[in-house]
Amino acid sequence: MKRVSEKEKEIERSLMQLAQSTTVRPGRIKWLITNMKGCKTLYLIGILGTFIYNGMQLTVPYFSSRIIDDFLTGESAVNNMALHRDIFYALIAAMIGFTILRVLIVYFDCMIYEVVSQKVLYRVRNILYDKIQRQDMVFYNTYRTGDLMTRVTGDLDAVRHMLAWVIRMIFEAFSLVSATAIYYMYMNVKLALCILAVGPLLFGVIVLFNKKIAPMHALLREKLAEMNTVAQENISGNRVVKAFAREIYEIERFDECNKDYRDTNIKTANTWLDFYPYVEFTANLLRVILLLAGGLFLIKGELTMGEFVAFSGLTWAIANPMRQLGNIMNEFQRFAAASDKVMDIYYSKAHIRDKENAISNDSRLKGRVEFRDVSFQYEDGNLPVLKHISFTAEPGQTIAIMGETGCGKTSLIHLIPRFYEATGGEILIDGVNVEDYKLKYLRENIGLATQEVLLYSDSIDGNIAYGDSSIKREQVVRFARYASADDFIAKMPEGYETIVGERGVGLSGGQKQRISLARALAVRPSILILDDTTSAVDLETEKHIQQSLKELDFECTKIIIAQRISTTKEADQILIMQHGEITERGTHEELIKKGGYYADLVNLQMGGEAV
Ligand code: DGT
Ligand code: MG
Repeated sequence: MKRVSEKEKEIERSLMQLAQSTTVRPGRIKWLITNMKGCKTLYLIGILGTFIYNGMQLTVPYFSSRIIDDFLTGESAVNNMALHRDIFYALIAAMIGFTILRVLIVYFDCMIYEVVSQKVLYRVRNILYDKIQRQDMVFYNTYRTGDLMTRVTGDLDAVRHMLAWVIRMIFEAFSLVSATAIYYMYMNVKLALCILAVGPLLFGVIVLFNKKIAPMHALLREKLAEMNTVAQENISGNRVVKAFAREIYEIERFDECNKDYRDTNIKTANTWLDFYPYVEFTANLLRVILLLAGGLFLIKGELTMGEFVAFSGLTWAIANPMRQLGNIMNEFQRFAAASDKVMDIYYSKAHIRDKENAISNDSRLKGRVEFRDVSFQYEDGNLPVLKHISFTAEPGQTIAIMGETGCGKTSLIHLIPRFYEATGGEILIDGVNVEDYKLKYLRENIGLATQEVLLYSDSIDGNIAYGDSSIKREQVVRFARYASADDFIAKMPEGYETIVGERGVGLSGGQKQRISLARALAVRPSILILDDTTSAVDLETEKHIQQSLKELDFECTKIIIAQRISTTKEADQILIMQHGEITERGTHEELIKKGGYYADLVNLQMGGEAV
């Protein structure tokens, strides 16, 4: 049995914690805060920095108003300039000093936002990947790969952008407007109130805009996922596209999605453009109010020239955030649409998971497999696929399953490693229900060569040792020999180091099957399940594999699905399935005597030779 490394234990522990902490789905912002683990203080410092550097924006107009009033336009300006020239220089130096300091604060502040957002992105991405890894088949049948990819790339980036930019902009706008409002009040309450009266007007515009833009972003996100799905399916299915010469059709199909996405993007941008004139009008209204009311107060002597200049010099500090608001709202809605999708996965739970106190230990299972009146129906299907299946495989025995295509063979063996849960009856291994084992422990004891072979873009060695990366090259070669794969691997220019392309491109169907068999054997399983694993190898090689399977240097129960009599005839028990039921069972000789489906198959395949 493989030893569990410290790192694996640590991952397991953190996942347990995560599972406990992700039971209730909170609001979006709360969720963001939860994921700022370890960097909340830093982020708060960032927000504080935003307030400070925006507050410091007021220093320039403050110093300039003092310079104007005391040294340039006031009654005693000439006197002051002659007597207090040092103050004049000090004010200019302070203006420059504060500007430099402000630039430095902005620089470090932006760094803080970037660092925190990247840390959160890293954490959430890992959690999502982990969640996706641990999902069961139902999840993979439900979500399309392109959609999942969008969630872990584009959607996650919108989440990062929220932390790095949107929140900063919100605080920037807020701090700038409030600091300016306070300063305005300090200078002249009446004029300040006249200018700030545009606030409610702007608020109304923003609320209306927000209502319009939110559904646009949800739609935009769907269009992007659609486009990614088409691209992903197309690229991974490129061989089929080529075989049917459907390139033009596929290009057009992608073009449709691309156009759709572009148009939705334009529509979203236009939504803001519809509102922009109102915002611009309100922003310009500020200047008109300032000129009218400010001018009046100036004439009446209620306002100094320096104050008027300071008021005027700061209108941007109210107008710019107003103009930015559209952008901020846009990005906020993008975050809302994206974070919902990310949180769907973040808070998703696999239906098939470990029970509390599930069984797991260091010893190897013996490999006694028992099906007790097992029935099964797919969640999305409307007919039972397996009906009242009962059989027992004693440790070390070989059970062969045969039957016409679609009768439920693959569905049956998928219940053993709990890819799906039986809807009736029980599956026992060594007398214990599979549901009572820890999934990891259960699956480590099973070696499965699936019907559809999937190899990784890795070396052949890496592919064979996939289930147990601690095994040495000699062992890899030994398992390859069992699977009759050593010969052809040795003949390859780089032998076991040969990199096989995505999904095993560069290998024949039979070669892929043999590597997949070696991979299943390499975990030295207690239960070896082969789903049509030798269907593409020639009879001679298959015979060799059959012999090797008998001579394995570890005991394992073998459950073999096959169509060929030559593969199954030496099994301890042969099960014939029809429409989800076992209709015949027995040894080769017994079944021939029965004269049923199996006997017909023998006649068909061997011309009665083996009888
Ligand atoms: P094969 O490999 O062609 O010899 O056929 P089997 O015997 O391995 O058939 P199997 O177990 O793959 O499928 C049995 C039935 O279940 C068949 O009618 C198709 C259906 N089926 C298979 N997978 C799914 C699934 O994921 N969802 C639903 N709803 N039905 C499925
Ligand atoms: Mg099958």
